[in-house]
Amino acid sequence: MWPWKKLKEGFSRLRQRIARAFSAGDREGLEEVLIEADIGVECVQALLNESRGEKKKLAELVSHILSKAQKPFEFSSRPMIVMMVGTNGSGKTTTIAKLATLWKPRKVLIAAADTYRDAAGLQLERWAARTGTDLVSSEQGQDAGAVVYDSLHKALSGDYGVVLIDTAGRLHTRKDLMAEAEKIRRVAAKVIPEAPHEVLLVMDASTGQNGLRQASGFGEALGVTGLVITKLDGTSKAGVIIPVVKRFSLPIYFIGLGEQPEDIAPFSAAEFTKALLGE
Ligand SMILES: Nc1nc2c(ncn2[C@@H]2O[C@H](COP(=O)(O)OP(=O)(O)OP(=O)(O)O)[C@@H](O)[C@H]2O)c(=O)[nH]1
Ligand SMILES: [Mg+2]
Repeated sequence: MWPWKKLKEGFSRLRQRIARAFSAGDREGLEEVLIEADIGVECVQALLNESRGEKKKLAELVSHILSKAQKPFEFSSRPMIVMMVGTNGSGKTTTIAKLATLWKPRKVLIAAADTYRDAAGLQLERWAARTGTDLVSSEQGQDAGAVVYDSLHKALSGDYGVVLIDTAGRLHTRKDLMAEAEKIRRVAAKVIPEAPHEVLLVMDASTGQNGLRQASGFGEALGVTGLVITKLDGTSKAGVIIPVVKRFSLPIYFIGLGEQPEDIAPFSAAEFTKALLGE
């Protein structure tokens, strides 16, 4: 399956360094590589203490931690309302294009609720055209809530199976933008009581622990229900996924592996562990 091949290729340098440190019995070197991979100092110590120099044991421990986050995405409702949140540039809009491609047979509608940045609407229009997905854009002066309101009504009347809500990038410290995201949720719930059915936090793996710290305030504030980890193609900080799983205790539904609409895969703990630590 190609996504895992791509992940394996991206992690090959890291995997080789880990393998070399193991075969040389170099605990310090191993510690260094794993910390550089952004697993986090405390977590690395705990893993190395428990695995006692055995690569197989380390792989088992990592796989066990990651397996807690492996859960298939379920469509509990029709239309299924899915809202994307995250810091600036984490990959929300690109992930929407990817999910629209993946879920095309379900009939997808995209809600362009990033009304904060002018270029955002244009970017989505291009993706919608390229992926052949229907889009509700913001009219002049419309706020994010209004776009979501229109989108959900259109979804109901047009028998859409999924609505993907794009939102502006934000930090949880930005009170105005956090209030806006809260408003989107309220408006959605007014049209469809259970909506949004999923709030996905999109995180950029290549920003490592720093990105994790930035995204940490989102969970509680916006009722995040699941994660998408992007930019796992070729990052040297892929180990951050371990502290991410520990920090959020939420399913990682998908991983992003590139900039094209096909570059997405459901998360697999076993495949991820293999890519990081080898067979
Ligand atoms: N290599 C790689 N690049 C990605 C991936 N996902 C997104 N990108 C790139 O990251 C950049 C930002 O992606 P966007 O989807 O615009 O991010 P965003 O979260 O919508 O950004 P804002 O709306 O500005 O907050 C773009 O150049 C994307 O092509 C991925 O999985 N791998
Ligand atoms: Mg965007």
